[in-house]
Amino acid sequence: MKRVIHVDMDAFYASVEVRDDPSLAGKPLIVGGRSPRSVVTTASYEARRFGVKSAMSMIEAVRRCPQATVVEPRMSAYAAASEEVMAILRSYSPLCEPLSLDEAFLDVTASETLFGPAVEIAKAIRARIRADLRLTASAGVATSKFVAKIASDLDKPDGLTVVPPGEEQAFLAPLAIDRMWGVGPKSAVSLRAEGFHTIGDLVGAPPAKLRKVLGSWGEEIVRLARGEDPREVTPARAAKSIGSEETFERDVHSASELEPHLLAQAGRVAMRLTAEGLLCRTVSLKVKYADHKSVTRQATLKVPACDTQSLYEAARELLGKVDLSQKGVRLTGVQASGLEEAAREQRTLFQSAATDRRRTLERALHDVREKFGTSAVVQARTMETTRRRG
Ligand code: TTP
Ligand code: MG
Repeated sequence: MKRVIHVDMDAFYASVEVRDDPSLAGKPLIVGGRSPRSVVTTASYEARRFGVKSAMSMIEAVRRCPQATVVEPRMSAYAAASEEVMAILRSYSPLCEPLSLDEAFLDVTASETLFGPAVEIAKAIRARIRADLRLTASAGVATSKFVAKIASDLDKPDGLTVVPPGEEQAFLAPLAIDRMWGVGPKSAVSLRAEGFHTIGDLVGAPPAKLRKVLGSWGEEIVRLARGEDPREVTPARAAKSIGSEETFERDVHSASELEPHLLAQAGRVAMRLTAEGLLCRTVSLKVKYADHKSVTRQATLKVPACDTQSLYEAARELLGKVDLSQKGVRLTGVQASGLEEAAREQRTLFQSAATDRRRTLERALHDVREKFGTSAVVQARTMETTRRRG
């Protein structure tokens, strides 16, 4: 039986800002750009009480919470804090798989003989993050990645949720379907319309009914709803590739519908290349069809790059080489490989450019939404990936 801990930092960017400027403590804080077209990157829990959320337009956020302090993101500070968090996690198990700057899975099955039960390890990790980094983290402890991830989110901020072995299905059953990994707001509405309100309602649902609402993802979701998730925690060392992929809630049929997703994926890969001071030589596009068959196309860049535009253009060109006429697409992924370290002076430059890059991406997405309507950028399940050496 596996013992998995999922750790997710609380209001991560905002908490780093408060730590570094104690005059912000206890007050509503919004991290995001200041221009009218910017969106909220994250907000402190004090600001969330006013309805401020990640990805909300800054105009709306300031309208809801006019007294909030707004600060621009400082990616290098968050990347540094992230490295320290991951170092604490790795001191309890080498099987540490970061999902983003602020969250990671840790398989502690083999660590229990040394450090005690998984629950005690989770407590120790939270205590060390608090003492050494002056930040708070929420954690979930369970027998699988999926259940641990849901658990870590249940008692945020500064919470610890433990799901004892054998109680996975009972733990999940009463939770609202919105908590399900991969069910976005749109699918949640459709599922409720079909009479599914809790994760428990999904267990034993007729497969055809679920397929109608969720497409090919319907069958997987039932297994997850039962608490069955065999995925291993995959440890991470030096990056060999950095990728971002999404499983769509509904199968997608045209290039024009896929392009905004490729743009968002390219943007996320660019952000992470930038944060790690890396350039890539190769861009790959993965397309998985509704029948789960997938194709991958690869291109070599003329000049190594780490910016959204270069990655997006390469991905879009690759999409032109993929057959979209036969069947729907359930997933796309953009991956950067052939990674190399950027020169030191370039890295500093990149890090200050990270904020601009996010803003450019958000502006582009905003324009796509304006042009094609919100449905052009549909809700999707996002899975960031980093493939590692060794
Ligand atoms: P999250 O873990 O989703 O959010 P959070 O840590 O701010 O808050 P909490 O976990 O307590 O709910 O994301 C981690 C960081 O990633 C977040 O601090 C800022 C960044 N982020 C974005 O840049 N854009 C986004 O849309 C989201 C959701 C997060
Ligand atoms: Mg977080």
